[in-house]
Amino acid sequence: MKVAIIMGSNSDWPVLEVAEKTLVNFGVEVEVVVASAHRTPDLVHEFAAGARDRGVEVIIAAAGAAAHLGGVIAAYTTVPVIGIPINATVLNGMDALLSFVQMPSGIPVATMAINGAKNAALFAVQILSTKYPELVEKLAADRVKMQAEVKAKGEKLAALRQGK
Ligand code: RP5
Repeated sequence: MKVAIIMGSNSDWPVLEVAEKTLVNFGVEVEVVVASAHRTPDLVHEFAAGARDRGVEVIIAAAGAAAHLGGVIAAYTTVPVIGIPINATVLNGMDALLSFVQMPSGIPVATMAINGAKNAALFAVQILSTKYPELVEKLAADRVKMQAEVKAKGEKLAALRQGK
């Protein structure tokens, strides 16, 4: 089970750390790469064209500004690409969101929310779960854990409102 996380700059990493952590928690091997579609196009080509041969089954691509990284990678491989628009400019991520989500017909990039790194990792695990049944159980257990956490939050708020 292998996912690659590629980002346009190391300045994107603070947003993406949670994606790696989430994938590792599910037992997924993670490859982390910095490469820019406009500053290092050859590196991006090499990364994307060789991804399937390196055993990469899902690619998470993250970038800010006029973020063409996801689309460029998707153009070079049929490995599914999940995009994370990064909030990196005065437009607060709207520039990256539109660049990722408005892919022209034919080359899809499954775009998450702005800075949506956790959901990108969970979606990657869901894709992998169609091939690896053990991930189906882990995903179900993760949702049970989340339900308990939300319940605890409700109880905490109720206690606060009652002045306890
Ligand atoms: C994008 O430009 C990167 O993905 C990053 O979000 C943004 C700024 O990059 P740096 O100037 O920090 O390298 O390509």
